[in-house]
Amino acid sequence: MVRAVLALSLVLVAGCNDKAKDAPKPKPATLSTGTVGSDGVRTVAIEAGSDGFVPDRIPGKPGEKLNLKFTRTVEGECLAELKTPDGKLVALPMGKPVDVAVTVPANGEVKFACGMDMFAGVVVAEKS
Ligand SMILES: [Cu+2]
Repeated sequence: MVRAVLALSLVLVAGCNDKAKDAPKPKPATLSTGTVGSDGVRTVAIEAGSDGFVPDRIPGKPGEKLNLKFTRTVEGECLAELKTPDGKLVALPMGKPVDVAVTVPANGEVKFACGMDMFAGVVVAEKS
């Protein structure tokens, strides 16, 4: 990931890729993204918009409880439904945050997606 960011900034410095300048890659979430409540649950806000899910990679400590707060910001059917990591379909009304509880797996990752599996994101187990 660091290497990719370096490569991107080299392209920007060289000034030969205006598109990359116009559409910077969304920052991925980090282990410290979000806010931890008194119950120990960390809330991470995720936008469901024209770029899909932002962020689309949410690292966490194995077993950590997360509350993913999805907000849809784009019209259209694509992101009107969310497939949660446990396979449930949840409606994502426009502009109304929807909370989805997820426990970070012991290892590997769990996936969430739009109802049609076109956009997807992952919750990834990482060591702190
Ligand atoms: Cu879709």
